[in-house]
Amino acid sequence: MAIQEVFVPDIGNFENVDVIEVHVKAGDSIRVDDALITLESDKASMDIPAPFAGTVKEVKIKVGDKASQGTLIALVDVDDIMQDARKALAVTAPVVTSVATAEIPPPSKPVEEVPKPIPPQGTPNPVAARAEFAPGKNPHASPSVRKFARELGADLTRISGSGPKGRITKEDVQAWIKNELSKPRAEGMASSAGLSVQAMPNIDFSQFGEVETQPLSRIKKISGANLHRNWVTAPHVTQFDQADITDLEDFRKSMQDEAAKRGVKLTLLAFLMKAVVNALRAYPHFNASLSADGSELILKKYYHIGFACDTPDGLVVPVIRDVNKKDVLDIARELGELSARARERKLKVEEMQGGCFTISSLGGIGGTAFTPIINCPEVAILGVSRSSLQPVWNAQTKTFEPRLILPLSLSYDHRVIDGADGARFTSHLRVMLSDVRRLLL
Ligand code: CAO
Repeated sequence: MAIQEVFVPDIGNFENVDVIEVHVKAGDSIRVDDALITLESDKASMDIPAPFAGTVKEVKIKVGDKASQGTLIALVDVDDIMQDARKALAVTAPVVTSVATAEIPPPSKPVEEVPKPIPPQGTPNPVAARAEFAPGKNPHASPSVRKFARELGADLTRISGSGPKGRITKEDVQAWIKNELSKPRAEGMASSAGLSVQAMPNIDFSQFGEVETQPLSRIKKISGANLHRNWVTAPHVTQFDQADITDLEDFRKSMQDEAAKRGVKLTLLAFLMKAVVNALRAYPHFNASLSADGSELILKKYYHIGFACDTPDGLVVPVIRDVNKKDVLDIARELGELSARARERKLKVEEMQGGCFTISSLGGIGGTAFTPIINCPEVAILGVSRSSLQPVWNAQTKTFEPRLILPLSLSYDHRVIDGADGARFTSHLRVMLSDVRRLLL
């Protein structure tokens, strides 16, 4: 064991270069090639590697100092000076990352003097560093930070640097990894593994005009995470169709007063629920869920139907249980009660669980069609838009007749449901809704 001084080696034409990082402290064990400090000029940043292994006794330099060839970096208690000195001959050249590709310092010794070094695994040599990061796309980071990021699998192009001139520091990499790990994951969905999307840029919108920042409601945060998972994990297809509900609406209106006497608002949605259950019975694959690992289809023998309900705090989906066992008036009563409680934030968690299929009706608001997002692990959702009077050709009378047409938008999970079945399902709904007598069967 012997105390050795470690100096900044020949760094070409650079003098009085900024020390931007100090990677070691007294007491650290170091190996040959471990980065001791990082220097940065206008043109390049470079790590100064340890010429031998040992234990750092004292660090003689700090961030913000200026360094040139010969500046003392540290005192090191060397393990085996002879052995390490031999290794050092091969690898003590500073590891440079080009910021601008010009003016990389030439090697301090003629290449023939030493055998060509084989850089230890994971340590970039200057050429590799330049080749890996094309100018213009090159994230600004020192070689040691690059190595650190590479070891952790962090993509430097996605990390913003907080150091001078936007340089990415080790702390930036750590914070990015921490943030990535804390993002909500699609638990239990085998198909969600390996998703990698580019981070949203962090933009200061106030540079373009006046802004106001509001926190998202709790419901929006939760439903947003679920919607995002469902959108990216289930391959969606939306089948559009139209149902002639002229007779159904006539019937509904004729029953409205009677329903009102029983304290019920008889809405179209109650009839839609009945029609959906009928279609689910005809096409059982729609009343199913994929197992979490995606290897099995779980068919349900019950018919609990959810409906999207717009509340001041965001979207919630209350569930009406056993719709197959209830009549239209019972369903309408429950719809009214559940949506009123949803808007008063009085729904219990269990009243939003166990759904087999969801209906999202925007008919009371407007629109001609939309693409609803499946409420996974359900495999389909029915979107309903505003009905309107349309001229429909009657082949028997050879005339156009005004008919009330309801637009349907069925989104389904293509892993479970084929396109042909998607079209069959909406055709079935169309038939059920166009002849109200069938719904009562
Ligand atoms: N076409 C034309 N008019 C319609 C209609 C349709 N498809 N559906 C409903 N209406 C009419 C109703 O007849 C009612 O008119 P009257 O007051 O004159 O009777 C009016 O629109 C309002 O209906 P409603 O909202 O009281 O009742 P509903 O059963 O249609 O809807 C509910 C209940 C809870 C679904 C609804 O209030 C709601 O929250 N909708 C928004 C759902 C949503 O946000 N979906 C998007 C989720 S993202 O996929």
